[in-house]
Amino acid sequence: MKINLTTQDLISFEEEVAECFNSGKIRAPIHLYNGNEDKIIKIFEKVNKEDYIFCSWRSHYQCLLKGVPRETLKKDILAGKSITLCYPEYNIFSSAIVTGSIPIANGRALAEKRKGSDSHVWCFVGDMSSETGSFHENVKYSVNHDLPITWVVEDNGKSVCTDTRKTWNTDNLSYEEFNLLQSREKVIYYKYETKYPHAGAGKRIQF
Ligand SMILES: Cc1ncc(C[n+]2csc(CCOP(=O)(O)OP(=O)(O)O)c2C)c(N)n1
Ligand SMILES: [Mg+2]
Repeated sequence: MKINLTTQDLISFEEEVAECFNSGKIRAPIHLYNGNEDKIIKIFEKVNKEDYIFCSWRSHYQCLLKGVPRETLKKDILAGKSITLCYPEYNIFSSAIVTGSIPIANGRALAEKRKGSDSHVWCFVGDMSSETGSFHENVKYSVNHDLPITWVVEDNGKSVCTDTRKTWNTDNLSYEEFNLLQSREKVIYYKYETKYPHAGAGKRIQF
């Protein structure tokens, strides 16, 4: 997609939001991205305008990269909507429920295939979400039915404050590069390190 946003544009947006949160102008949860800018920009080079994007509670970068104007997004975040941003007019939807978007994204992909449309679906999940039963069965369904969907696993190593690999007693997550097996074409995986806590921006209440 031709959205001319640089790494610095994305970083500065999150920094503005962080500042608003830390000074008490946002009275609802926020989940900020950091450290994954180059990777997510690269993914969006393959996303078309008519494609659908499904996200979690952490979706500011996807909204900007799908074309939601910076001012609109900021206004909605200031109004407390950061955790569930949905813009049907830009084909972008999110859910704050862990795994909430996963089956909906798959259903959208099935519908697009049945319609014979050219729209592709992109569903972004965190590392812990990618280890859930819901994710495993939805990837399996989309692979076996060859649905027009790409799953993007964004690995920051944590589920809130819990170490994902420790939880599952493993060194490698199910969808890490060398573990992708037959789902290779449907799943993109990347690792990133962030300067922000799971929620909030370092000051005031966070969880
Ligand atoms: C059904 C449900 N259970 C618990 C939560 C609380 N919760 C929000 S984010 C999160 C961690 C998810 O971790 P991961 O999938 O790695 O995403 P990240 O935030 O690290 O990007 C949890 C447990 C929730 N939102 N929904
Ligand atoms: Mg995580």
